[in-house]
Amino acid sequence: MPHHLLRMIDANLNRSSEGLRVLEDVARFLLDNTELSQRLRAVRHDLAREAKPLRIGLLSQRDSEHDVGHPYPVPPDERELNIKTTSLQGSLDLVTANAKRVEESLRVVEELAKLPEVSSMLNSASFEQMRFTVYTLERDLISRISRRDKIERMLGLYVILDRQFLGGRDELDIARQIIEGGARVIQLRDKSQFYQDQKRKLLLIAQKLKELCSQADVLFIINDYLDLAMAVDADGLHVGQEDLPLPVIRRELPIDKIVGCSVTTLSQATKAQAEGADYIAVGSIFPTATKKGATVVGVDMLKELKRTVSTPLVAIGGINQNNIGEVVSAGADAVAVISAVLGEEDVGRAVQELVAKMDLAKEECQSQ
Ligand code: TZP
Ligand code: MG
Repeated sequence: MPHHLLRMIDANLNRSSEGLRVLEDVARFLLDNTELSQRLRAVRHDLAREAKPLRIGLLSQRDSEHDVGHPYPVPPDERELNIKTTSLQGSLDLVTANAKRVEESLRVVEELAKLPEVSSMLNSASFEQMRFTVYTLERDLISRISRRDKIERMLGLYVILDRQFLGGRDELDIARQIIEGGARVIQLRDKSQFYQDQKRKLLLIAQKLKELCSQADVLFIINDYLDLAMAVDADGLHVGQEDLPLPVIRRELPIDKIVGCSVTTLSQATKAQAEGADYIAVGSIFPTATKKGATVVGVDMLKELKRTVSTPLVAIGGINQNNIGEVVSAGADAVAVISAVLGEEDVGRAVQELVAKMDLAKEECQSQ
């Protein structure tokens, strides 16, 4: 086989496996994701197997010192990449750059493998197959990293802006106070039949809330309505057991959005986890007057779920300043409230006090 072909194949196989190794380590160490790291390792092993017939030939022709493309001069804007970007953007850029590197180099080998001098040693179709697998893995990694970032930002107080509990107060005014008080998430909830028929009004409210939340770096979640969540580019959607199934929602929502699911039992929680819920809302933890007919599951259910599922847990139902500490100690990653905030005249102060109690309970948990 001509010297230059072997050198091209060698360089591109190295590029692919090195890029795959970076992606695999992102899945393993950044995402702690067994499934993704195993899928990436499988591609890296496939690559090694496909290249095996050429291993000695490739090493024999290797001449890295005289490769005119090495080292590449780094353009100034790339050199500054890490300084200008956030850690989320940095991780996304790392994955994109390395996925592209792998996809492009697999394409080069795929094309070279079609040449008569090479086709007996390398199977072009196998490299094409690997390239398509990496396209999917790139999407899955970007999705995981984006959703994980949102979940990390969500851990804290989650306030549900239930329009039936506003008593004539303005949504935006209340949302501003909730944000100033230190909540991490605002969910827009409207259970009135009226708004199911007049979505346009709810859309306008949702648009304004979304803008306010993104300026403040607070997550904005829509309850129930997939169409509204998509229309306002909300950070995610929250659903219950009778709403659209998680796989259907996942198919429709952009890959960076989170989906939360309400559960009252262990089997609902394991199902929600298996179907890829980003967080699980468990409750009602305590009796509540806010949701008619809510099942009271108790703090013990929260503890049991904490032992059984790894998906972040949001405790909900009857939580107030007196019991929020107990809920945090029992393992809640976030706490969702309606009446403890909207039932107070000074909404901002109510949020502040709940957040302070949560922080205190977290500190106590950590020092134990
Ligand atoms: N889901 C389970 S309990 C509940 C919901 C929506 C109501 C939570 O409201 P509150 O006032 O915080 O008890
Ligand atoms: Mg619902």
